[in-house]
Amino acid sequence: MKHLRLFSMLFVSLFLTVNFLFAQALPGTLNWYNGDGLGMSTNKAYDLLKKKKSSPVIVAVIDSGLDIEHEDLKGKVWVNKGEIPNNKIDDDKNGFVDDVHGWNFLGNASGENQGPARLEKTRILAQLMLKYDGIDPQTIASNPEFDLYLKVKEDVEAALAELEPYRESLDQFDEDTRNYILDQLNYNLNVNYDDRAIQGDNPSDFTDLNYGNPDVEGTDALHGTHVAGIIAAIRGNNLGGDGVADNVLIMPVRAVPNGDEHDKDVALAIRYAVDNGAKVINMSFGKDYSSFPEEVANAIYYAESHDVLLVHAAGNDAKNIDIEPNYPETYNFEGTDVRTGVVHDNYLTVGASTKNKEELVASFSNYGAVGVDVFAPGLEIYNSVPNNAYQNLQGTSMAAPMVTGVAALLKSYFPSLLMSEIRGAILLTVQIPDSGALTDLCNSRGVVNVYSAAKYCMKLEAGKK
Ligand SMILES: [Ca+2]
Ligand SMILES: [Ca+2]
Ligand SMILES: [Ca+2]
Repeated sequence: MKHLRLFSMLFVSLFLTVNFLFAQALPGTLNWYNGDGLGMSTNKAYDLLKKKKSSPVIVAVIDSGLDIEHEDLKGKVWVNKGEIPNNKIDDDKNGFVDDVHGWNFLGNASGENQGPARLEKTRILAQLMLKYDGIDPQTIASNPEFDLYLKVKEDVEAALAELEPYRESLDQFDEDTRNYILDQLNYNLNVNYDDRAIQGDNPSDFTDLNYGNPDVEGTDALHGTHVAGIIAAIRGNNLGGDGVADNVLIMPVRAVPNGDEHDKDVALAIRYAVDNGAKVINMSFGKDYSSFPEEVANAIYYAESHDVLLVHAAGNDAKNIDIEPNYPETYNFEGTDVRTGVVHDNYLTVGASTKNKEELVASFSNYGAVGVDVFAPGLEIYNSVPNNAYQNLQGTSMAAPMVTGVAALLKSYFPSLLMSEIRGAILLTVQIPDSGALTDLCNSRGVVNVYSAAKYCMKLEAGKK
């Protein structure tokens, strides 16, 4: 998941960024992402829309969890009105017991939550070593599965070799880094660790739905609370930051652990969000490998068939995702990659931009002339974190909810437009930098601009009357 990668990045770049990351917003930088210049001109869009009525839009945040009591999200959390809390009955018969605010796929009916998770490469290695461990590569005919086994084995062993020496000298690091190293060694990279013991389901069986609980906050809601704040934090109240959208309800769906998310949880989280009324789904997570890409693709297609937009973070590895994937990717029914030219109209992948013209692309941001659609602010983003606190965070995890917020804002002011039309409006109205800095890094070549998109939507709406 992305906040793990964030720590990974921290670790690589040592500690210079720590103070910066957890610092308060500097004067003049608060809400820069909603301003003009290299922001998204959100505030200017509100001036344009001020005489227009809006209607609430439900936005699902598939993430690490949400502090639903945060002061800057008051009144912004989705309530499942058909569900009576805590009576152990699925009152609204949607398949989920007591899901008053959303669902937590990282737990069980007793209310227990899973701890850290393995990385997908560790899971794949654990699976394939049962078959291939100890086999001499010379004696086996080359096949994709065996090649994958060799690749994940090399990846996992290299990562372990890099971190293992630090086990004896952890005292030299700060607490976050110590925890990162220990989690990697003991859980994320440990083939023998069962990260599904708490749920007790079969993670390979997508019809085995009997797991999870209604605890949408869980054990580490920092990342999800920040993401939700970017979308929905109360505007103009002098607390924290301003959310992008002013008439939305956040539906938290907990599916992203410390480690890689399970494809099953992602697929079911998408379906949960669609079935319960979300029009936009934010997905600030990703991973290098996927065991069940077709199942996730089917869920994405299910969202598309209900006109629900999915917004995905491009990832923080400074890599070209047209070459090295960052899952989930968009596939067609047959599982054909987007790189073959099949592009769905309900999916947006977002890279991270900055407020610095000279370094418009955040150094960590993934890119891809085909696979990344747009850029949006993702550096020095000040917003809500649990317990009524606020922090600056950075990452494509922050850029994706910018776009989610824009899409939700437009849907709330232009309810007659389809999400696929709103997606088109966002892509066609980006601000393209004179420098051409984004030309080869995303297919729209620009940074999202709410004001221009809103103007475009006004024309679209007028054309429908
Ligand atoms: Ca229910
Ligand atoms: Ca109930
Ligand atoms: Ca606020």
